[in-house]
Amino acid sequence: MVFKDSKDPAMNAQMTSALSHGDLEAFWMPFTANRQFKSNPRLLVRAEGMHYWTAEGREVLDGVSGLWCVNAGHGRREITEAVTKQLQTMEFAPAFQMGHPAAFELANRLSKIAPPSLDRVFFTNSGSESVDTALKIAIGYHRARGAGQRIRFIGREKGYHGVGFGGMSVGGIVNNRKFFGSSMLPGVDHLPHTLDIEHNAFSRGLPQWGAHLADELERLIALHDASTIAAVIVEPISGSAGVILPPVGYLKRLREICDKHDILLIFDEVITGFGRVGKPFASQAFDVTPDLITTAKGLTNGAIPMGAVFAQRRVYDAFMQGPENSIELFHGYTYSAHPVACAAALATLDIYTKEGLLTRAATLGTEWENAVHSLRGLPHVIDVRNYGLIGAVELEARAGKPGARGFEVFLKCFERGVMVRQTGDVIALSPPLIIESKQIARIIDTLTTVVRETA
Ligand code: PXG
Repeated sequence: MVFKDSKDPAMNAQMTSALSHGDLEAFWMPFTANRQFKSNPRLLVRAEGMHYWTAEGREVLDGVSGLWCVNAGHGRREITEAVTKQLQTMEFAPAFQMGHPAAFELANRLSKIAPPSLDRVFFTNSGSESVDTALKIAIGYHRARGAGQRIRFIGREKGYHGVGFGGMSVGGIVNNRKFFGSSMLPGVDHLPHTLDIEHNAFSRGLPQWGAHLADELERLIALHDASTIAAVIVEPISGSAGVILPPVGYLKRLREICDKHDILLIFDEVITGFGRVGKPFASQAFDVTPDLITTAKGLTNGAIPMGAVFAQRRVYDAFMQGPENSIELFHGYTYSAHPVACAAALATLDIYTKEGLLTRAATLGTEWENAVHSLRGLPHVIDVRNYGLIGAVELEARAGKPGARGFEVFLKCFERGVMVRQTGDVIALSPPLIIESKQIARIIDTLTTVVRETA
């Protein structure tokens, strides 16, 4: 079936699948310009290694690990086999007042790669659920210690913590606040974000300027009083808002201030977890240990939905009181520790370990940094940012049309066989950690050509 009414055939993958135009209507697509997509669909039907294939058989190099999740590359046979075996053995088991061995094995395995003392693991099904879980643990922790008045959260401007009401509230994404502002959690305040192109444009790795922005936390604490604040939540590196890096020393300073005031520090590592920054977690790369870490995505290589919250043992221990047969944390999901997801995660961890993928981003770091910074000097490029196997190119917005140039670059890259991610006028890159030099070059060459030809 070929779409005849496409407005811009150049942007339109010719459809050869069985789907007709009408077949695209029922699916209300998430975070998508539905009407634009449905008149110019980009359908992916197969994936292997570093590549996707479109419905009409075109090969597309994956520059973003799906959505920051397929860290070991696509079509990993070991994961398929583990999932198949688990489905054949036991497709589901309740995790409330019951258990199954893979859940305990997975928690043990995860605690071994986690930062020191973050060795208690609560399972969820997504990053959004991990965030809401961590916020609830923070409130429960203080309550268990007799500080039930600590119910406030401090998030950060431009923070993205998923789409639950808790995550939206601590996040600082303007569209969330614009559309859903009236339903946000009360008592949340925000630190300033750390993106400062004027001071830090084209920094290689972490920017030098801006550690003092962490001191704003002291100001917020002075305003609300420490005794009302449960936790501070930040992404060590923000992804969704267009890749924002922590200035050197910034996260350490946040940790010190939280310690001083007995406030929990939560790192949202949904995108930085599982090797993206050259260590298993960003917390290890930056040598700052939070009290809670939220994860998802790379945990199962994206194959089966799953998330996990890592908690310091003392946080877990604080809950372990009261009558032995009482539920200590009144929280959980039907699919927490789903056996099939556990099987996928265990197989994923085997791959990460066997192939050294949790540290490969560090090995590739310099090559990657040089590659993305080669985009400096191209028309409209106002910043290039990188860390680990993350890269971002910020383009100048067209007058009165923010995001238009970025979207065009995204579409043209796809047309030329490279999948990138666009947020506003930022092009984000986060390829699978198995990437080879020639594929790095291919991403950068394509982006260079497209940026050059995009007015
Ligand atoms: N926290 C962080 C830091 C995230 O990046 C979530 C929570 C929510 O995860 P779930 O699994 O509920 O979607 C995320 C999700 C992008 C992009 O292009 C990033 C995410 C999702 C989709 C796109 O940057 N991150």
